[in-house]
Amino acid sequence: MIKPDAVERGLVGNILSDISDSGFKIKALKLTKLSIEEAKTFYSIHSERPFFDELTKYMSRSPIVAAVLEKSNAVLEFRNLIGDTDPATAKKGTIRNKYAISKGENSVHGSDSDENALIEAKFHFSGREILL
Ligand code: IDP
Ligand code: MG
Repeated sequence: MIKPDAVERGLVGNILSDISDSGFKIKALKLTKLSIEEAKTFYSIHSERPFFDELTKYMSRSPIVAAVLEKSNAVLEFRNLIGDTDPATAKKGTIRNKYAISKGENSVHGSDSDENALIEAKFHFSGREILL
């Protein structure tokens, strides 16, 4: 996902361009908006964390861009491209280093496993929206 802070600042093109330049193929793509309930479902794993309220309000306050990306070793490769959760420690040149505002408003989401990537792809897209 390209998160609300980045969509709000007109960074969708820049971020998609970084993603393509890093060798990812876009298999599905859409501009959409999460309801507070959808944000809570998407991030349910973090429901006990102190930042859950802040996170779900932020993720539902304005549109996001959802994408399914393909590359060999995609989960790890994408996390390398986006960098650490906190832009203060994200490596130079990573998407979060370049664009994120804070540890919360960090511009992009990446799945943390192949299993969760599939769950998250199905959360955002119907089967016919994902190109095989
Ligand atoms: P990740 O996105 O790098 O995988 P996670 O630890 O899975 O990081 O946290 C999910 C999201 O929750 C983060 O991307 C960020 O938006 C938010 N978040 C994580 N830690 C904090 C925090 O300490 N304060 C506010 N928001 C946070
Ligand atoms: Mg995570």
